Amino acid sequence: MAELEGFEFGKSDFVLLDEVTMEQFLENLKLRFEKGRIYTFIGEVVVSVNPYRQMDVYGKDAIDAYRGRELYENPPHLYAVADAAYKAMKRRAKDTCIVISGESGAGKTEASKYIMQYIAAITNPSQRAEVESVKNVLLKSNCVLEAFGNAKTNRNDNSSRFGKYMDINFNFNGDPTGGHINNYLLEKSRVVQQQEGERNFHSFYQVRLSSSDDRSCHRAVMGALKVIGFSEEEVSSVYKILSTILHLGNLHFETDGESVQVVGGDSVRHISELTDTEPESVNKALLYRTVATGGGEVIEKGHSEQEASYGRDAFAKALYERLFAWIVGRINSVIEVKNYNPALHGKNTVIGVLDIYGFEIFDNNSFEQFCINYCNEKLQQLFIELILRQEQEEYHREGITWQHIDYFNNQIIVDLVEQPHKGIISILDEACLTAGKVTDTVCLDSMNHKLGQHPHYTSLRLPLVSTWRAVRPSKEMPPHTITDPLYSVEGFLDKNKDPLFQDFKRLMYNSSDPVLKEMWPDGQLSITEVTKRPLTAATLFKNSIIALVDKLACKEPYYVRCIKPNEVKSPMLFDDARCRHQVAYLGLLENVRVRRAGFAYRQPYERFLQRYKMTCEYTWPNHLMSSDREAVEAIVVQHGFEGDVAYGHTKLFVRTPRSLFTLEQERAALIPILVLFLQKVWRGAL
Ligand code: AOV
Ligand code: MG
Repeated sequence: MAELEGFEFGKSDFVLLDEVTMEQFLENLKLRFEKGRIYTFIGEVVVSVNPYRQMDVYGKDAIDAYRGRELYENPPHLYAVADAAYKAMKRRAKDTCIVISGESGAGKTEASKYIMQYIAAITNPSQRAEVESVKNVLLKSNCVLEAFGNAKTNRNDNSSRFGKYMDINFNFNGDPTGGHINNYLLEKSRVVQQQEGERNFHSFYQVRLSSSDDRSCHRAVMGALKVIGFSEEEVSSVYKILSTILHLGNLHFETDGESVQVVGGDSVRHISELTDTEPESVNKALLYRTVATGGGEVIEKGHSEQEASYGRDAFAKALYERLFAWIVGRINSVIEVKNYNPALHGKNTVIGVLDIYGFEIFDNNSFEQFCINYCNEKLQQLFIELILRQEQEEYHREGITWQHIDYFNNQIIVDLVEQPHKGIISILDEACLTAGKVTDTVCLDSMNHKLGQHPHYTSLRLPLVSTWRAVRPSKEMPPHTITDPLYSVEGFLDKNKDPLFQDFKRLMYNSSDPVLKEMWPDGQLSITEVTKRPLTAATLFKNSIIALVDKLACKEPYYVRCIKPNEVKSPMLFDDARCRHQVAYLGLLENVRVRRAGFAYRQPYERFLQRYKMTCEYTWPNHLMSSDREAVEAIVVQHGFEGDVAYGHTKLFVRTPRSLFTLEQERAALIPILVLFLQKVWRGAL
């Protein structure tokens, strides 16, 4: 069972609460946070509260304490979950995954790094060089991806602006042999625009080296790129692309009424040098677009001043997006498992670690927040399904009858967004594909018309669109709260269509820099070959998230649920209202209820016996019964909680925690007596 360090630190597992109410849950969470206990179990799920200070709980001692131990043998910790996922993978050759969720700034990325460090620390005891090198690359990839994919937002100074799912592959020895990273929708609009108080991606400051922090991060990134195996030419191309984007930001356009000119001529020259292209070609791509007329004729059409600015921004965003995708691909090419022969090496198993951008609400929420929050709703749905399904499967496997428990099914919210023809994404796509000028407001009207009656869609004043609720209905929360996300519909259609003039693609494809050219294979298409209707950004994102969920659903899941204790990054403050809100929308009370409605504890007979045999005269020091199960029955009967248990094929299931308390108390009382007894035996007094 979970750690038994005494209740002065609160209850280490929420299933031990006397009553499952929001008040008791919060009280326990707060007490533990204040006592520096940032982790608490709900069964096998770890709830984590961001401490906003360095904790002394991740060192070698801690790693040794958790390595190979059962979940309930140590205090709650990320390491306990990482070890459980690793053990399941190794012992049962199961693919497992660790899903880390929680809102922006709650501590997901930090948790994912500790988990990876733990896995790296407990594997490859024989220090084989090739395994060490795989581990090194996996760990160093974090540093690079954070530099290029994270930025300061108003919620988090190091906010992930992309979703990351990393598979780590293991051989039959349980040593890492490689991995694969999937990245999801980078928030590229940040390249050209940030909300007040926010920054661009870290990488831009590192290239300009504006502070000592940025300088040391830059050194770390350069070191990491080298370890991963980026060549000098590749690193140089990466930094040239960053500089290109900065120079694009210095460009303006002006018109004399007839034609449009680039202002800041030096920038064009710099861009052409940095991208290994001709200055005239850069100039032309910035000012003209090639179009195919109805009659199949190809002509060049000059941009208006506004179109030119729009084109420049789209180009800058695309450059960064492709750079990021290329970096991920390059890392993958290094870490991908090579020459693995299952017949020779046994089954190749996987642990997946998901660290995605958390639910976020800003003053101004745009298309990106819509996508990020949809993704979180989808993961919440998966959590509900898997947690329940897992319970059901365990009862089924052990031959125990399962009683259904009610929970809020998030599917209705997921459907509101993704249902074909009817969902928000379909309506957006329809508006994007309609010929002629459909504005954001027209699209919003259509959405209001079609979804107005939906219980989770509330239309508000223009230009705001309120979609689904962050808070699922629950007894504790009024259904509509101030924290419902409101989205500004302005820019939705453009971000969804995400157009980029083919001329920029061609310009990049024609670059003499091989790295840059490789990022733009579609630049070789002529204007008449370009697909007219590529998939929209929202649909691409939806497809990738559905694929992600499918990938997760076929693995054995482990969960870390992160909570942000306050809005001011303080290690001292536990903001009740903020925490209450998160506990509600993460469905943690339901999680506890599900766990308790079934059986709060389960243990293999052998382990149960080991721990409690001293509390029963028939089992101490050894039992003479025909099986461990019978011996366990004897303990249960002696303590009078027959009505509180069920006997599975291999495990004992205990419904309420109280029964185990009794046993634990008795055990705790017996230990000093036993120690005394043994001391006497050793001294020959008995
Ligand atoms: P997130 O990943 O959940 O947000 P982070 O993991 O980046 O949040 O955590 C935010 C900040 O909180 C970190 O930069 C640390 O300063 C602090 N922090 C988090 N966990 C710990 C910990 N275990 N120990 C000490 N400090 C911690 V986002 O990426 O925004 O959704 O998109
Ligand atoms: Mg993060």
